Amino acid sequence: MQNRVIFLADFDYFFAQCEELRNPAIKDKPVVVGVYSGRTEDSGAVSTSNYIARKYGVKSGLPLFMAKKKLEGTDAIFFKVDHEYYDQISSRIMQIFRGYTTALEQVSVDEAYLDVTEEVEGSFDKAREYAQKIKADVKAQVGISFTIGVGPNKLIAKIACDSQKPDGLTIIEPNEAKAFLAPLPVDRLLGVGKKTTAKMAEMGIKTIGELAKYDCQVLIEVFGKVLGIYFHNAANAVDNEPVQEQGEAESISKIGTLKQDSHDLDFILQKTGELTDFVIKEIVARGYSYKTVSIYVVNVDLSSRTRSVTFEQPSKDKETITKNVRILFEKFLSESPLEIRRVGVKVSGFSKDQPQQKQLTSFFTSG
Ligand code: TTP
Ligand code: CA
Repeated sequence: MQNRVIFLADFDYFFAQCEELRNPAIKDKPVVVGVYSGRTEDSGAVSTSNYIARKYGVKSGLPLFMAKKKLEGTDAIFFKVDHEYYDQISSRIMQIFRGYTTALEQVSVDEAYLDVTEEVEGSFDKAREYAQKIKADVKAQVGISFTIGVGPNKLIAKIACDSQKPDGLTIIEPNEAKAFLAPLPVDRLLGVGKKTTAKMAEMGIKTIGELAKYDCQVLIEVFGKVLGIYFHNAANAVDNEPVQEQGEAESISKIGTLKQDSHDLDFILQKTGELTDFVIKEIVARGYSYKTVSIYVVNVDLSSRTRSVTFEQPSKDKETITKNVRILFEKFLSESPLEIRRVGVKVSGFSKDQPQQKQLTSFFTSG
């Protein structure tokens, strides 16, 4: 079997980098993004911080009042989390990734696996150039930097990625994988938490190298069959998990705030036009057809409404969305006198194009 070549892309100090992107002037200052619980002005915790703030010891999870203390006397800037904005940037990057691979697995808002085996013809040399190209493309189009770990499987790609950040590129070739893991502590493996680490320490296992050499039979006796075999394989850099999309999307939507509250159809349709552009790109990238188009409205009094239309036959094009969003808004505005603050476009009822790939069975029967 050909080597696989797997990338893990992890966006650098993501929420804080998004804030820098829209306020370039703050780039040289400590930047902290926090979740404010609202009880007092400073209650809440740090979501993330840029690398300058990290030098002062300000990291994810730290209470905000402590972050303020550590950064006292600096020109640090604090932001409230804005998930809608970060999601939007994340989706734009994921969309670029889709142009570079047929197998993309988004793990979180700022992490995704790409199986690029075919694209680089199994070559780790080509993988380096390919990774640099993707990084440069995203930097140019979106302005965000990220780190890529490259390995023969997901496990190695992930640990490679964590080994050098930010703006990193770490490549571990198949013949280096075991030696790369060996000196690392066992808790670097997915699924090895505090309890397991303590149990392994009792057994005299501290590093992944020690775990790799440990009698697999004993691991099975202590941790059970599934985990025992998993620990043995993982420590030996063996991982056959495929890179696969996490379930199909049920709907694709985009919401935005109008520049000013409005009841004017054309003004509203200007905004929904932008939202539709975004939605149709996602649909095309995923090879979907859709049957339902919906609009979402948040009125000035913050009440929200949705309206939908479902067709008999699936569609794939942008015009059908544009046309139906117009019809839905015309009707909605004629029924509701309130000015609108935010609008959304949602498309659902998906069916997927048949993949062009031949089914395995057709090889068996055509022989
Ligand atoms: P991470 O990838 O863990 O961190 P990061 O992107 O900020 O920094 P790094 O350069 O080390 O990759 O998390 C991704 C985002 O998730 C992060 O930007 C903010 C959010 N987050 C929280 O809100 N709370 C947390 O405790 C953590 C760890 C992350
Ligand atoms: Ca990250």
